[in-house]
Amino acid sequence: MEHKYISQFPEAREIWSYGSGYGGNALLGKKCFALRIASVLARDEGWLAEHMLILKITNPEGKVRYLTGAFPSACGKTNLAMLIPTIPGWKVETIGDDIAWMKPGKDGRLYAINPEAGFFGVAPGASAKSNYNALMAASKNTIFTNVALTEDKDVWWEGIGYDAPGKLVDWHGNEWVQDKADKSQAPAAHPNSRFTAPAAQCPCIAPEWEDPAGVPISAILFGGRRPSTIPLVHMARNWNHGVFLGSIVGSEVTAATLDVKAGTIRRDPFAMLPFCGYNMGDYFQHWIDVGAAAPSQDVLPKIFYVNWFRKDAEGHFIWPGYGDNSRVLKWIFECCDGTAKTVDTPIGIMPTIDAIDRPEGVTEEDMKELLKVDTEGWLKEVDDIRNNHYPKFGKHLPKELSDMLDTLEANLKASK
Ligand code: TSX
Ligand code: MN
Repeated sequence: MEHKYISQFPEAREIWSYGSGYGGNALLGKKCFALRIASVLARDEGWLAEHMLILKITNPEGKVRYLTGAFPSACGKTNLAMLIPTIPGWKVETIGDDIAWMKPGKDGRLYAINPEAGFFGVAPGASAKSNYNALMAASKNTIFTNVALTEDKDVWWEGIGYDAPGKLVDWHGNEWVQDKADKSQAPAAHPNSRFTAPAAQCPCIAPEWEDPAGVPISAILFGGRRPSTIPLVHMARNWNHGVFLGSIVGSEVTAATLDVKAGTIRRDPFAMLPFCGYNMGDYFQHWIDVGAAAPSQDVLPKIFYVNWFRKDAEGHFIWPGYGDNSRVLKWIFECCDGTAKTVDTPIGIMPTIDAIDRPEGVTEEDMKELLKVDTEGWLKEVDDIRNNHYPKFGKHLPKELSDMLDTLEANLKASK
């Protein structure tokens, strides 16, 4: 089809879709309504419509906290939402894996609901290892789109965790036989193929996931795929510093992406660039306004930046990720309780070197690398934000954010 349109008209609350059923555009209630249209409603009404997972975490004493998290694509947001903790006694349950509507309650805290009925997950890469709970959710009553079909009418996709059984029908409808020697073989499943599964079927769905009152949010996470510079975790000093962290979210571009040179950061502030229904600079301002409207800073969620994707000099991932991310979530939980071991740094508040339990295979040296403040790397980061990222927002960029950037640079220079 020559012309494709996916158009939202926020003034009229209208969605026009013509010829595009790609990815999230297939379900008009999702990105089009629950993010693009809803972000405009949220701005006008003083709440937040966000591209965020919502997760419930319970500590060994039974204390519950809820957090939300925004990540650009290909960071494993759905995997994080359904994570199986590796630390004994801790429990993670899912409220939602993609969209959070957060509204201040009478007590000034932010309460989040998941406006969706189920999961619309990317199939390739989903395996019993990467996300057991998602596979279970998709084990029945599920619509698969553009995956491959096996001879016994089962589904298959790249990264499902086992070899393709015999002759398949690929997503084009053609016969397809796996040839592992052929590194350039076209995939059987489309890279953006999906499963559409009811959330209620997820083994780790929280019982309160449909509570219209929402769940009170203690922490907001931002993250991206950053092989260098950004530590495993750091916490914002205050709400506006957290808005700054959200505004600089991005992932490093890999060699496979040909339009820009490898090593550059593709910024996707708040993971909302394709999904915000109005000017992005005004959106940053709306976040600042929501913080300013709170009865006190103490009722607002604490804001964190996490990075599961640090690499060593040989290009190997330093942090095992997946279920071991529960160790980082534990530190975040403790920050909310005021019991975490922390150290003040030029970039924000960080765990002390012994604050996060080390998973097997992660040495104390690795932990030092994961938690160091790379002053030179961060100064380059400041430079990139100042010269390449923030200018895109022109006069819409809130002064609070350019001030925050100046403060960060001054802190880094003073620490040298
Ligand atoms: O989803 C991921 N998460 C979050 C999980 C809760 N992924 C997959 C990203 C693509 C969608 C990850 N990949 C994570 C992660 O935390 N970390 C990594 C990087 C990584 C990959 C493999 C290993 C270690 C780290 N190790 C082995 O395969 C043995
Ligand atoms: Mn999404």
